[in-house]
Amino acid sequence: MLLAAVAIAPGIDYFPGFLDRAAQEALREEAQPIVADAPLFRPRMPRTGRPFTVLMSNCGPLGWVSDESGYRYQPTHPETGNPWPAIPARLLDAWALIAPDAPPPEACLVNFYDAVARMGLHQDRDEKELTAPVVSLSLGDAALFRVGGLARATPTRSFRLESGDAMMLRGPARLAFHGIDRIFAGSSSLIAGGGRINLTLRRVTRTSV
Ligand code: MD3
Ligand code: FE
Repeated sequence: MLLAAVAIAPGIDYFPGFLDRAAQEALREEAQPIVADAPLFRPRMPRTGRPFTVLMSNCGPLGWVSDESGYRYQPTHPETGNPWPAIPARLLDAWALIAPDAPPPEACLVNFYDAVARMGLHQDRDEKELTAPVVSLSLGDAALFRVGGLARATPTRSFRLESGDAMMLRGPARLAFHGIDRIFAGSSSLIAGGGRINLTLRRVTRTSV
């Protein structure tokens, strides 16, 4: 693992090439049993029920889900009702390396993008603990990531997230609007059949003092 941060903006640290190819393959292999145990599901927009283009799963004591009732964290899979699988040690290691002062993560969202999946501009604000960072790891096809400011209308910047890249969002960027505009299909050979996996680690509950 390579720890060389590029400060994209205040609160956004980018770690290009954080995982080398062998580490990417190892993490891909760890994602496999997670989605075997907790199958990828298609979240739906609150109220309208409009399906996401991204498929999701989670590991950790809490998982993020979305359906007609709203966005929320819950301890069980929305379709199987089973507890989420544990966060693999390799991901906990990445968190400890990138965010050494943060309390342990409680949720790891697993996003799967096919060639045409996208994620619209949004804020991550369903966590009660907003002082902890978010750590994100990308595997497979590259993606065009967009990040703006604290208001939807704030101008955005875009850059390409490649397989093996990591990002940490904290402080002034924790509530920044962000999204994935497109996937560069065929840009990586990591995932058989193509696609992109994004693993996002988060602290959800407030750390007791
Ligand atoms: C910037 N995922 O799961 S990860 C998400 O690539 C999400 O799948 C994208 O946005 C993906 O919510 C982007 C990078 C990321 C994660 C959390 C953030 C960027 C962020 C929180 C605040 C600002
Ligand atoms: Fe997000």
